[in-house]
Amino acid sequence: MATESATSGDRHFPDGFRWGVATSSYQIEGAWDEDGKGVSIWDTYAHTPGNIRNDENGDVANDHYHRYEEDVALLKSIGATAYRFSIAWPRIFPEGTGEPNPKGLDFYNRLVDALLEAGIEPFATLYHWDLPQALHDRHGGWQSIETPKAFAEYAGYVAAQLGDRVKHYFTINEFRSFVEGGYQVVDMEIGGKMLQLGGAPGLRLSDSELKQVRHHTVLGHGLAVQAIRAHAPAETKVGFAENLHVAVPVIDEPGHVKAAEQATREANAGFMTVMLEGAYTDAYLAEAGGETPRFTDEELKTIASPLDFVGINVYRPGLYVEPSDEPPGYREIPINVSHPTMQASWHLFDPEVMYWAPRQVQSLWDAKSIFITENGCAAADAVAADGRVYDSDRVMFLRACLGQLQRATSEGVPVGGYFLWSAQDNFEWIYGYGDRFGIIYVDFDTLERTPKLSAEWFREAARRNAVV
Ligand code: GBH
Repeated sequence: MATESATSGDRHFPDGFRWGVATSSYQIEGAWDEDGKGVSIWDTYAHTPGNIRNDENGDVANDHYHRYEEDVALLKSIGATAYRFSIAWPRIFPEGTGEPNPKGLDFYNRLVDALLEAGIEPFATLYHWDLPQALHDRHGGWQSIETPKAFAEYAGYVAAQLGDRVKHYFTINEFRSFVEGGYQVVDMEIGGKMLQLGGAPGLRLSDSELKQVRHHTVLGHGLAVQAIRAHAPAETKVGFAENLHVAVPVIDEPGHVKAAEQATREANAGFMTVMLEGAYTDAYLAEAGGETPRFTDEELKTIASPLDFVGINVYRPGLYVEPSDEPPGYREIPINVSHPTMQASWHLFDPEVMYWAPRQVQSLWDAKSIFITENGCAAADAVAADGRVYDSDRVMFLRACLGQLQRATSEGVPVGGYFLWSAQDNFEWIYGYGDRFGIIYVDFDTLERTPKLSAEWFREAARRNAVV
């Protein structure tokens, strides 16, 4: 392939690689009570004073619900070939189950049609944390087996309605984040104020109860996979999008690499490992007294329903390990206090995780198709006097991460696409509008959108299908 870059070496991705960007419903849509939408647990949580930095909420957010045509045009202008968005369950089933709300569905029909018209492939996430409040009130949300059952009904309905045009579905986004974060919040000082780290519904369950919640979410995933297969056209592809907790080897040599793989498998035992292996590890079953999770063999089969791809959100290394002579054969090493982070305080910086994450997914679980469903960073962006947004740190971050991803694909790791988080600055959960993850800047007073320097970088990378 002819190279246009000044540097030597092939930095291309495989042919057909998708250059996507991602968002989620509650973070951008606004219109929180329009056209028959039901209340979600995030509406309730953000409306409760003291839960969100500066008491912000997603009532209006980016007003994407009304501005989706402008937003699709922007996606096209920044060169995205795919778009990962999420569907708000309470727009479709305001009460969680029962009668669907046709006006809610219509919004996604219009969005999908606009995307296809613009030549952008739609990838739909069915659950990005905005659970219908009614399911929380009736059943305690994911604490009950009723919620996975309701989720499967909703998933099957959506796939039947959109299946002629949407060919890729992610069941659930980041099991770990909303389970640990929503059902076992911890107090933390954020921006000089005490907030609950985590989010809706903001419960403080015991470790043992939490294991049962995890089980219900992976069961919900498996039931949804089966419902989608039952209702959508045969060519429909389905998987999940999980923020795999990745153990990065300190040294690239076989002993360290193997130790890191074992650590990753154990660190994800309640989520990815059980979804891809159909069994909980012995160590996981013994945790927290071992009373939970309670499950049947039939449920394990459902949880491990065959998938078409594995989606992983990759932001940071989860832990660093080295081999050990003691069981379990690896040892987590401390992370230095001076280890750099991106702007978000949780965001440890190490682009190598973008190499090891998909490589481990292939080696541990023999995945035949992998998508990077999120990657990106927050930055202190502002519009400069000349009207541009110079997010040099984000450009550095993206180039470094995609360099590592290209290293993986060039070694044959089967990654079919990359979704940058996020298309636009948006409502960053408990951090409100302060943490900007977009490659398009949003002025939250005027709602004006301005592509950043990183969007120029993204467009050129997508155009050349290479690291630029
Ligand atoms: C993703 O979460 C979400 O899918 C997306 O909605 C969000 O906007 C985006 O990334 C940016 O944050 O336990 O120290 O890691 C990213 C992973 C997991 C980051 C929970 C914040 C809490 C602090 N998130 N984490 S920590």
